[in-house]
Amino acid sequence: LALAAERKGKDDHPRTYGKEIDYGTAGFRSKAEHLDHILYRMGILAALRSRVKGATVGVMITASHNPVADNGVKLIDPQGEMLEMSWETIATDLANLNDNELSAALIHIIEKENIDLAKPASVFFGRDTRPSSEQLSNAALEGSRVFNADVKDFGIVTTPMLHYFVAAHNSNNEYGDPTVTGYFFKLTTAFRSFREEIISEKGPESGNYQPAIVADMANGVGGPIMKQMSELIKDLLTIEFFNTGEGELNHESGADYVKVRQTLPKRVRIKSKDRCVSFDGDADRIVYYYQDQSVKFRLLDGDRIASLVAGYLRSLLDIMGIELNIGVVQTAYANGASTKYITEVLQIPVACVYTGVKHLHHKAQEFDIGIYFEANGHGTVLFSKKAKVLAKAAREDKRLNGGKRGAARKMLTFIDMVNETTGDSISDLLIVETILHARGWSVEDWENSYADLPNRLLKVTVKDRNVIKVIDPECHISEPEGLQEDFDRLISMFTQGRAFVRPSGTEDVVRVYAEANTQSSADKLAVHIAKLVHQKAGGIGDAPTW
Ligand code: G16
Repeated sequence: LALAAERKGKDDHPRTYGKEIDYGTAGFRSKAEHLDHILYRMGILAALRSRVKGATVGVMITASHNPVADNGVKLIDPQGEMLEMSWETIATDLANLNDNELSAALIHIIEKENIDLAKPASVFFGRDTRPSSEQLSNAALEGSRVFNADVKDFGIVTTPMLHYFVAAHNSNNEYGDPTVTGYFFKLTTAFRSFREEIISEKGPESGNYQPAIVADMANGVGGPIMKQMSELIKDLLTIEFFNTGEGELNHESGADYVKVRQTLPKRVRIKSKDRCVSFDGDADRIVYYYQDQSVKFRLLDGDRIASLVAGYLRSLLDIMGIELNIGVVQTAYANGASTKYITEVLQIPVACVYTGVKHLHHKAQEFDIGIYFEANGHGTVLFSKKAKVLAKAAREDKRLNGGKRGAARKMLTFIDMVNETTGDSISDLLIVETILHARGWSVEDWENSYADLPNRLLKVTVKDRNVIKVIDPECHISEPEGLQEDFDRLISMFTQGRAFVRPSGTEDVVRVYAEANTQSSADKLAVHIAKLVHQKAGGIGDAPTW
């Protein structure tokens, strides 16, 4: 098989791009034309991985928030989680071999991992709406077929849907039915029954909550998928759609654009106080926002979602009277005010980990209820077996009062609405809408729980972004030597100043984050830090300004 794979690789999927590409924050990403051989080889790797795990794995062709000319691949492990980190090195090695080294490398992996090629392999495929995705998906499908895997191609789906299909299939449908209909059914049934429960408690009006939103779909896969889904809940939530595929993917729209620029997406018409959402290109991130009376843009990002969810689940636990270990996982990008609110007001511990959903997911598994969100809107909630068992027991326990049993019922319905495999714009939207409705909150009420520290994100283009060496989750750096000390001196000059830099694992840039007590200070701090990076880490072109 290894020899056949090498022959096919040389003939149909030769390596035409010389530069090394690493498995980054969320898989391989590059210009689409560099990726054909990588996708072919990842198809092969998925067939091997499936045999190692004795289960179905997934291959998602997407470059998510990146520009339309880019593409990439995210590999999904059997429980719907991201590929185990130890296999990222294997993937990187395989991706960067010369064509005539492929069979030897495959034989090495097979021997080292003790893979029995007589065992069956099964790989699920999905892709986003990029023009290059179909051809790259075909390359990956060929790779899996060469290694005799059973393949199932779901075509154009969101990334979290493919994560769900893999997990549902491997759970023998216990997690849900591994089909598009099954996915919609699971989420919308839970959404409907939660809402009906609140309506039966409070009546049809719920405080300041209005069941209508404006949705920017980034011209990505979220557009067609959300339109289908919204039909199933249109009596409960009105959604006005923009950027559903008529324009260029992620261009001046989408969650990343809105979060980084702190501005409205283009081509969206809203009125003051309309509750708005933006998805990213593969619908695994979501941010909320609105315009206040003075037409000022107000962002409610992943930190806000984490605190909303944490506060609500904490209150359900308090009513149930059940002791469960609840925690929130964030990264260095989390706004300092959100961390303070979650720890001091909600009294919920917060862990800080490296950027990348894989790190947050892993850490969140340490809690009975682990809520993880990156500030960019990527996140979900994980529930331990114990949490599910205790909630079920409380729901069925006739000795408990109605309030306690009702809270347990809500917790279980909530769990059904969550895509526990990864961040999911659709599931996250339903969760946020559910909590706002249950609380009777408008978007302003939600925002009033705490005030964000003003902040600024910038990107610096450098010759080699990997000259920056990050040494801890707070993103202190060890190289270039002396640069961290320069940052520290600068930061100490700003009230409530905090700033850091890190090389992106999805784009060819160094990211800069700064926060301070005023917006102009945050902007100044970010610009100064960016200039230092530009000077001392090999900047290209002009240093960014704000
Ligand atoms: C991916 C990852 C996220 C990460 C983001 C940016 O998101 O899944 O965890 O925060 O990239 O990463 P970096 O700062 O390293 O470029 P997506 O939505 O693009 O898949």
